[in-house]
Parts: sequence; structure tokens; C-alpha cells
Amino acid sequence: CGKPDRKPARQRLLVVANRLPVSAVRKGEDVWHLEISAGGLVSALLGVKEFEARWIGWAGVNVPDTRCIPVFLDEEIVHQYYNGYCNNILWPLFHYLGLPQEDRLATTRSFQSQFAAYKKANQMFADVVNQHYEEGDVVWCHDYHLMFLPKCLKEYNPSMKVGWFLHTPFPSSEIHRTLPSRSELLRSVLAADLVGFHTYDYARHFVSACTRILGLEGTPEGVEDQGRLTRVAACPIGIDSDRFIRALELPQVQEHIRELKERFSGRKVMLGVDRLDMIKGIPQKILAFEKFLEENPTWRDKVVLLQIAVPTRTDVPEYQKLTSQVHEIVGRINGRFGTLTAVPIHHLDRSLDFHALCALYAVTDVALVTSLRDGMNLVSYEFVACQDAKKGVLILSEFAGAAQSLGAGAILVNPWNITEVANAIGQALDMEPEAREKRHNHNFLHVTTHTAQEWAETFVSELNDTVVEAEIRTRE
Ligand code: ADQ
Repeated sequence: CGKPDRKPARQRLLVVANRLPVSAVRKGEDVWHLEISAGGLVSALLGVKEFEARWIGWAGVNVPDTRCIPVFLDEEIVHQYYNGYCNNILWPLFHYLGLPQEDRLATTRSFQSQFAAYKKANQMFADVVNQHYEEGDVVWCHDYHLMFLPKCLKEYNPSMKVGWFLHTPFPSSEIHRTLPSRSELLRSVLAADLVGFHTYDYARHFVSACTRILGLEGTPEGVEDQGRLTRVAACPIGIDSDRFIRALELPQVQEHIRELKERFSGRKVMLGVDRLDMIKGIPQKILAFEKFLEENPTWRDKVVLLQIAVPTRTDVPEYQKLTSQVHEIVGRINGRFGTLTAVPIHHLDRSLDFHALCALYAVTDVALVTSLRDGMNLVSYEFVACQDAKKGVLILSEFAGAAQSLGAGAILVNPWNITEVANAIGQALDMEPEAREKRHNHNFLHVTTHTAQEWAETFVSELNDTVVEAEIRTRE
């Protein structure tokens, strides 16, 4: 996507995503609190202020917020659509991890019923959008949960402006080709007017899947089918960097920073913040840290790794296994290199509130983002936004979309290569202040100029233009 050249005046934006940005948490008899959910999409869209936005998404309960419109899905649909097709099939496949090993055959068998539930759930989202749609609205569908939605919406109203954005990588066409529903999914997405990805590579993979699997024509603008063009664009997400920078000035954050500095004085702080998910490469990161300690005895009492991992999908056996695996490795390393007064790894299985997170980012010397695959990775952006005083170093997986934007300032690593990551840790800890500053300044400029607001405005402006151009073409 290019920079927006005109700003729509408070256009209504219907953001359709699997989950609403808030969840209702019971705090007592008949007392419910609304809490903002953790996750990349929510963090990014919270920064979008240019539109009159409404959220449409799945909610367990009725949400008392007029900007949030719930979609109610029954338990069986959720099981087949969300746990099954979305999380067991599309998520690992789009991250090049393949189907879960233990139940690969069972997954293959239940494929058709899960895909049917996926389509049904997408139709239920479409029904809610249709009820609330007003002429002139822009409908922005998000992520791999809703690939069937553009088709449902356009069937109901061909003149609706529909955009679809994918937050994960779009894999190579060789991977997408293995999906039994490969063609139907691509055709449904192509019903949108604009299809967006974080990087040029993902956009290219999508276009080549359409040309190779559907036999359609790829053009520099997108994909053409019988004279109708679907625009395909790279439109990288950002964060609300001001929110992080402003938070650092708050007295409670300053107090938190003081406490952390005191707690870890005399030691360099390394930080990992991830959802506890296979794609984030947490075991690989911890093993690389172990290798670093093994090979650099002089650093053993001078560095600490803080790994904050929010548990997700806790009912899925594969995720439970990942949690125990991480605990086991952390325990072993702390037993091996810890002393009576200090351990090298502090691992927390929980979410941190925004202020605590900002304070942690600010006191960190080296951030470790070692995703095996990641659509973008906003943690790397958030770290950079909080580091203008300290100018810490970012070690970043070359398989995160963020490597395309922060690559010049970060130390890029292949997360599968533990020796390479261990060496990068040494390089980061020993880096001279001038080199750190140069790298940081590069990334800070990027993070503060390519923000979440810019991302959303660019996408919607591109979508408005695409629809106008298509109308002109039709008239000609
Ligand atoms: P996620 O996989 O959720 O997002 P990411 O982009 O890193 O990954 O965003 C995670 C968000 O959750 C960040 O805002 C972070 O602050 C927050 N978070 C993570 N761990 C936390 C913790 N322990 N405590 C508090 N907050 C925590 C998906 C894709 C990404 C893509 C985003 C946005 O997988 O690749 O960047 O969507 O498109």
C-alpha cells in the first residue's frame, strides 16, 4: 500500500475479526468487568482513531459496549471452526509447521466437517455484518479465521466495499497447495476488493497460489479473473508508538522502572515477551541462551533472561506439552547455572499489564524475538518504542515479518540455529554504544513513523480508491 493521499472524514469502519477486542470477566455475583484482550491485532487496532469504528466478533457473552457487536457461535461450531479448522489446520500450515504430529490422520479425516463448520461460522459473521451495514461503510475482514467472509458479503451485496487482511504469513504456494479446500479458500478471498498482507513476500505467495492453483492471471496490481481485478498489496502493520512513549513518563511506570533497575542491578537484562505458542520459538530461544552461558562462563552472573509467556489455547494438548517442555528446560538451566541468590532465567506464564510491560521494555538491554515464523511481531516494535533512552539491541528472527522493516537495525538470526542465536547474544551484549545507537535510531524512526494509525488509514484509503477505480473501469 502507498501512503494515503486523502483522509476519509470519519467514515464508518466495520472491523470484523474472530474475537472482539474486549472480553467480559466475572468479578463477582452479577459483576462483570470489560478487559482488553492481549494480542497483536487488538494492540494495533486500538491505535486507530481516524474512523468511526465498530467491531464485529465472536463473544462468549453479551458485551455492554455499543461499539462492539457480538456474533454468537454455539459450542459445536466453535469446536469445529475455531479449535479445528482455524487453529489445528490453518494456523500451523500458514506457519510452515504442518499438522500436529499425534493426530495427523484424525485431522485429515475430520477435515471436511471442520471446513463445513468454518464456512457456516463465516456465514454467521456475514449475517451480523449485513444486519449492521449502512451504505458507504467500509468492511474490513481480518485474518485466517474469516477467509470465507468476503465471498459471503459480496454475494449478499456486490457493491459493499470489502477488504481482507491477513495477520499471519501467507505460505509458499507449495504449502497452500496441500490444503484440500485450497481453491475454494482462494476464490472466497478474491471476492474482496482489496487483499492485504504484512510483507511483499506474503503478497507474492498469495498471487502465485492464485496463478498456479486457479490458473488466474497475476498482474503487478493483483489477480485478474475475467476482467475483474482483486487488488493485492503489502500493507505492514505498526503500533501506536506514542502510547508507549507517553507511558514511560507516568509516575507509576517510572516507579516500576526504578524497582526493576534495583532488582537487577549489576546484571544485563535480556527479555522475551510472547504468547506461549509453537510459532514463537520459545524452547529454541532458551536453549540458545543456555548455549551462550555454557560457552561464556564470565557472563553467568552478569546476565538474566526474563521470559514472559502468556498461555494461549490452554485446552489443546500440544500447547500443554509446549508449556511443560519450556518449564522443564528452564528448570534444568536454572539448576545448572543458578546460585543460592540468583537464577539466570525468570520465566512467567502470564500476561503483564500495559504499564509493567512498558517498564520491562525500558530496562531491557537485549530483546530476543526468535519466532520460527511470525506474520509481523509487534513485540519487536514495542521494545524499540520504549528504548529511546537506553538504545538496547534487538535480536530478531529472519522469519518474522518485522525482519523486513527492522532488519537493518536488528541482529537478524535463524532461530533454528542455536549456535547462531548464542553468538548473536554475545554480539548484542558486547556491542559498543555508538553501534547500538545507530541501529536503534534506524528502528525508532521506522516504528514512530509507520504506526497503527497509518496502517489502517492506508489500507482503508487504498480500499476506497480500488473501488472507485473499479467503477470507472466498469463504466468504460
Ligand atoms: P500475535 O501472534 O499475538 O499477533 P504479536 O504481533 O507479537 O503476536 O503481538 C502480541 C501482542 O500481545 C503484543 O502487543 C504484546 O504486547 C502482547 N503480549 C504478548 N505477550 C504478552 C504478555 N506476556 N503480557 C502482556 N502482553 C503481551 C498476530 C500475528 C503477528 C502479528 C499480529 C498483528 O501472529 O505476527 O504481528 O497478529 O498483525
